[in-house]
Amino acid sequence: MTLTLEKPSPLHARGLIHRWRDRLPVTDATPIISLGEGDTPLVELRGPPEARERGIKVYAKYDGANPTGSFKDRGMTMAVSKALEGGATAIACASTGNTSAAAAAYASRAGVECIIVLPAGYVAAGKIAQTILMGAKIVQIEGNFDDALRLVREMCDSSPVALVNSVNPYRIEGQKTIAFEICDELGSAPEYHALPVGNAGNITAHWQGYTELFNDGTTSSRPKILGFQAAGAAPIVLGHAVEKPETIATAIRIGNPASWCYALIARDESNGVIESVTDNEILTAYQFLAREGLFCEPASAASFAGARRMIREGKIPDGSRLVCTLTGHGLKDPGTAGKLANLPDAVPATLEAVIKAAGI
Ligand code: AN7
Repeated sequence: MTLTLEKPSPLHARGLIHRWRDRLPVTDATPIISLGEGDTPLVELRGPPEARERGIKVYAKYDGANPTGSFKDRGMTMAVSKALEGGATAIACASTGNTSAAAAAYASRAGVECIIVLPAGYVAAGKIAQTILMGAKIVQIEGNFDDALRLVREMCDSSPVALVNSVNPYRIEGQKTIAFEICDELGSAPEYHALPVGNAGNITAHWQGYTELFNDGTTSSRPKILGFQAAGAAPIVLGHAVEKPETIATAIRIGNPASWCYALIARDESNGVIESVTDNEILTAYQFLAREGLFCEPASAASFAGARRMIREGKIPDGSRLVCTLTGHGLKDPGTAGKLANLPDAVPATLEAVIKAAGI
């Protein structure tokens, strides 16, 4: 490709609303608030060996490469654009961290106020820092995400503030574009798609995206959806709300998902599963993915952890293509990364010492 420098291209001319405009509920009257989100890398993994041996192709859709470091940007470009179109001057959400970072960023781009309600003590450091620096007003509560969502919904019901959690249908509209990108790149729908499940908005969005392409004949099949919750926060797997959810994967530390019923629809219509993975399985997957060159946050690794277990159990047929959504960037949670990364002591600044320490 040659560089012409003739026509500068604004960010909104390469974000996902621009790319998928005819499949999204926007009009010429919609002000497009974009940071150039979407079009994230789809990377075929080298491993794991148990997949390779059987011709199973495992892909990672690295959504941590979005502007604020998570898939939430896909939904937020839509939600904030539509909120602005509707005349909103403020947005609000509850969050385990990534939604807050995305909301803060897009609110800043749009020039509207942003109010965030967080569960105190359970949001990864990178997410809090970016949310504050991007100008959002943070309210920390002595409660969990489920309490925060209930409170923010009540607050928005009695005020003109627009709610931008994934109960806002425009969030789902934006997030469904991940399925479009994957089908476009693979040339057809994959046979399996694994992803982490927290509040269950993203599993809803994935299924909606695949279903829209299937219904209009663009694709001839839909993947089986494999959703994975953390074992300590697995209400859908257990069949009842979890009052005190606990997991190292704080992004999905959610005990009563708002889109629960849509998650069941995605599972059942696709003949998929929703299962749980332990924190140990999550951390093993997290480190495996890092050695593939893909640094994601712990919650994201739940997708691969569960998929790998199903491959081992012989539940994925030979020759299948399986996509794992890696929902958030590894740098979001430096605390968990730091506990697993041992930094060696400093050595003298001499060639001898460096060669010895490098082990060559
Ligand atoms: C990295 O930011 O709920 O099932 O408030 O940050 O659609 O909730 C985050 C969720 C997976 C689960 N991976 O998605 C929030 C929030 C990461 C996440 C999920 C989240 P949903």
